[in-house]
Amino acid sequence: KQTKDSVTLSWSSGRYQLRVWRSPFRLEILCEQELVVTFNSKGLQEIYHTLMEHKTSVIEEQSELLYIILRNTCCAFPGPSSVGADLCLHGFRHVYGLPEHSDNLQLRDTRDGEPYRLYNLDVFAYQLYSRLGLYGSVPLMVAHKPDRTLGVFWLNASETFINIQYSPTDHQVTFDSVLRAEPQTDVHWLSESGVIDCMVLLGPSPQQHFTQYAQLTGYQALPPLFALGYHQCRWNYIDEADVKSVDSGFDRHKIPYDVIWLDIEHTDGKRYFTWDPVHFSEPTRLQQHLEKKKRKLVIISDPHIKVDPHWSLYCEARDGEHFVKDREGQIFKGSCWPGNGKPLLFNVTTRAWYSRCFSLDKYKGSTPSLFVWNDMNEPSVFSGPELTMPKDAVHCGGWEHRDLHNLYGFYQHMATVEGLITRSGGLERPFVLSRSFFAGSQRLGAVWTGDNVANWEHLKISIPMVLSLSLAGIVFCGADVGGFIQDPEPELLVRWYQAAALQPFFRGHSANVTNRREPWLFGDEVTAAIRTVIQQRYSLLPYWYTLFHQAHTSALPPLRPLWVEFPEEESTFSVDSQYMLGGALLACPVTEPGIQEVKIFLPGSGEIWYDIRSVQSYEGGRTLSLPVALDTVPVFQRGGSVVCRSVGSCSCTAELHPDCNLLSLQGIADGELYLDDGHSFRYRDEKAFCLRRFSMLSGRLYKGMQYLKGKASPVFLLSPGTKDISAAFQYMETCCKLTVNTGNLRVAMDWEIQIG
Ligand code: NBV
Repeated sequence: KQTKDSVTLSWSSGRYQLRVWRSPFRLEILCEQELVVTFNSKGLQEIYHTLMEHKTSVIEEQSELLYIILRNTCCAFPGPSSVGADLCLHGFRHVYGLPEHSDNLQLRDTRDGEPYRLYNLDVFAYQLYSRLGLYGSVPLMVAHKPDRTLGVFWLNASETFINIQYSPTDHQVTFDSVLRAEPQTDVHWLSESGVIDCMVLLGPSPQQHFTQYAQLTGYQALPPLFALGYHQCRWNYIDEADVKSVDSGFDRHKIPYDVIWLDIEHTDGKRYFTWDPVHFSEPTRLQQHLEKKKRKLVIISDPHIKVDPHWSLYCEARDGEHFVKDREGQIFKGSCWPGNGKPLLFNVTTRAWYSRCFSLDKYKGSTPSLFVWNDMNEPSVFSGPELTMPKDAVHCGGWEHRDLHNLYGFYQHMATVEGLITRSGGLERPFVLSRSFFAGSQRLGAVWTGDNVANWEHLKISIPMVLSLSLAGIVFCGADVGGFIQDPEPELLVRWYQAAALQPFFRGHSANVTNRREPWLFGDEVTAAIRTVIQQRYSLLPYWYTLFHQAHTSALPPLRPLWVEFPEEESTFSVDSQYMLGGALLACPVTEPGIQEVKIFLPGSGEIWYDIRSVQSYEGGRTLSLPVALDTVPVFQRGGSVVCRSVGSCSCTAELHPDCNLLSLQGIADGELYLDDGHSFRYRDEKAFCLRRFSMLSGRLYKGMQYLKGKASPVFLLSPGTKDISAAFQYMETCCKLTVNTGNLRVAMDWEIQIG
């Protein structure tokens, strides 16, 4: 439709419409004639490539509001350009996303202070509840209301600020008249350079929103199974003997783990891709020692190359023109751990060169069981402004650093991942952890939340931080267990293990000046509590792996804010101390010291929740007070779900034995299990995987319970082509728990268990 002032386009049989207004310029998206989003509703759209020249005339022409924004623009960006736009999200009063900030999950109204900033920085012991940028950036905002989840993706890698205004404000809602007003959220994006490339994702369901975003930026890479196990890290394990003794400590204390990590001191004078000749003189022997137990080694590799004309890698980088230039066209000198190191450029040829540095013949002392950790890649430059690279440094093609700052770490991560894949002839899945990231980093691997502190507040904030990353697609994430800086008291350490075992990336790490922190150093009670949670993590790994398969194929994050599973329940919209792990488990880690009781909100009236320890059932739609001891980790399984676990003990992921556990009062239950070889791309290239759905139908189990008592053998295993077998079982009447011994039934076959 076209009128004098507007053009209307429609799609989805007219359900959705886009209306473009000429003057003032405005775009409206409508669904069934109702406004969903207005772009440029306040007229804040701007594209200034030479801001200073345009300033006066623009101020004369435009509203006072634009004038204020322009003044801010000038303060924020001393450079030559800026782009900005505003959007009104109609009917929404909850917005999330925009990681990385150490803040609550729900973004706050910025009228009372600073805007949210997206600018990747190395921030040691970061302040909590701050809107300043941390190590990575994802310019995705997710808005939610009962009938719609909506995303705004602002594809820009320069320094970006976002202002948020909720209406009516908390103050206004106290007045009756305003109560009736439709809520809205106004968002204003402002970036230092680039173009306006803004995508609105219309959902409407949370699941559809996740898929739409993944179609734009990519799906989570399927990690090798070992990467979901427990990782033990420290700055630094001193030498080979130290590593071997920590490794055997895990066996001695019967604590499973998969990976041990080496920090910067493992290198020869901070030359990455080399080994300290005294402390790690036989790196291959060390990796073989670990590999015999099916364990891996991860080493750190930062993007700074030490200037040493006697080192072939430096010479290659210099001769291949792989270094960033300063504004005068000289090689940029930025200091970091190698002293006079030079950060790499990360154009296509540099990435290809850097990737080759990981090949087994070039990287002496590396083996296929060595994996990589990219740190300091914001990039951290000790001598630079805000500890990073100056904005006028020049990358390939003449691009100024200001244009792509937030992408720097992403490209190092990408080159490292490509290096590991190529090293294996394209056969093996890589594992690379990166501190810095951007939209799309999920395609590459894992991230962590950087240099946190060993205190209760940092433990608490780790939950909204990983939830926010998960909502923004970066689902393989975690926080250093125990806190990187300072020494945790034993209670804090135990609580941290409990919380982190329920987060995707699970790694204990500590700084060089802290006390040693291996799980067995704090007395028997602490060792036992940590052993229990790590064992529980391993027993849940079949479920975790299945969730990662879902993230990889359908973009659903393993960690989900409650509203993702209960989208219509407004009481879940601000909850960020508890969350769903997949669709079946609700986690509420204890994050406060010395408490005997926790309050847990169980969503969904009509739902049944089972405490996974006691198997006691509770109705949803209420807040529960649960008594807790040091070893209590409140986790509830949703009635009607099937969760696949592993049974028996194991020392690492190579020894898992998947099993199935279903809980239901309603008599129906449903769940999935994904299995493959755990390390190669055969699942993708040869479809060598097994995806099974477990369903319980027709209330038989429940009815069967009454029946079971009198019968000698009422449980049968039925499998096509084989004789029906009567199965051994145990029935615990007190908690209505039936355990069936399924003997040799293979998970890849079709079968049925008939009860009663
Ligand atoms: O490489 C040393 C540390 C590392 O352990 C930590 O995890 C990183 O976030 N690294 C930062 C550099 C120095 C921190 C003071």
